[in-house]
Amino acid sequence: HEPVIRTELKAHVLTLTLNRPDKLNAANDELLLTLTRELQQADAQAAVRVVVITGAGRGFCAGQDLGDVSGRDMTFTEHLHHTYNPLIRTIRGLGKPVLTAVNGVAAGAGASLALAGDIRLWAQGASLIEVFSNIALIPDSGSTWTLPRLVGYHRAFELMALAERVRAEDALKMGLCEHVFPDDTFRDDVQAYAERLAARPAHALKLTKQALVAALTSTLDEALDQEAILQQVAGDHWEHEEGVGAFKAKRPAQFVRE
Ligand code: T3D
Repeated sequence: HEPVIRTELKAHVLTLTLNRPDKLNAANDELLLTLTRELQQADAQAAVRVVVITGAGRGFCAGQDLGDVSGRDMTFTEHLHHTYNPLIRTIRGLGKPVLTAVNGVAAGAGASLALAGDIRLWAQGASLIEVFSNIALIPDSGSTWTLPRLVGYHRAFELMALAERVRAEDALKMGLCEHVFPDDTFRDDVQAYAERLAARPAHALKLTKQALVAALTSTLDEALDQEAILQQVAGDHWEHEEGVGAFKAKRPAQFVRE
């Protein structure tokens, strides 16, 4: 049968495609656990320099598969600890950039996943809905943490309370995504963007992500100390030598060595 996560590695870009298109890629446990495992494997694979998460068909991810909830032998708390929380933590902790390529509607935990990318690329026809309150649940999978940091407490609360649909143009203005690409060239535009990122110094980007993630919950003093530690790690790496050498020789730096 069709895999719930399709994987494709091309030019150092690993694309993980949520693949339950008939349900707008609503998430069941198999999808969530497989996605998390694929991400963890990608972290250890030198050939992967950038990871893209996207959806098959017209949706990105419609959140929890509501057909899968009743009769489940786990509490909500247990289920979040088992599936969604490890996924979001894995994305945040991954030593490589994770792009969420939001090709269509992102709802509920699918919206949380869309927001969890290090860089978020949207198709013109994509949209995001904090849909949880429609079924009288609370936003999870990190939405309560991420969204207010992007749009402030009040706008976040309004989006959550009314389950308003945010379309691409507004998402860009609100800082929910970095770029919007036309629908008909979206997959190619995402691949081209990801390949550009894959040519950047992977080790320095890993440390940059680590420092930024830590700084989001630290004081300025802690961030300054952390920078001083990680700058040493960056400066001791061959990428730094290559970057400076290329600058002096007035040639492009070559950060990809395998
Ligand atoms: O631990 C826990 O379980 C708690 C965790 C919670 C995390 C969550 O994500 S809670 C939120 C769950 N998601 C939703 O409530 C979203 C439900 N879906 C929708 O509101 C709408 O489908 C959308 C707004 C996302 C898209 O609307 P539209 O009109 O573009 O498409 P549609 O016709 O509603 O959906 C197309 C098909 O996908 C349809 O199936 P059908 O009728 O063609 O056979 C629909 O039932 C199915 N589908 C969409 N979302 C889900 C789904 N099937 C199961 N679960 C879904 N979430």
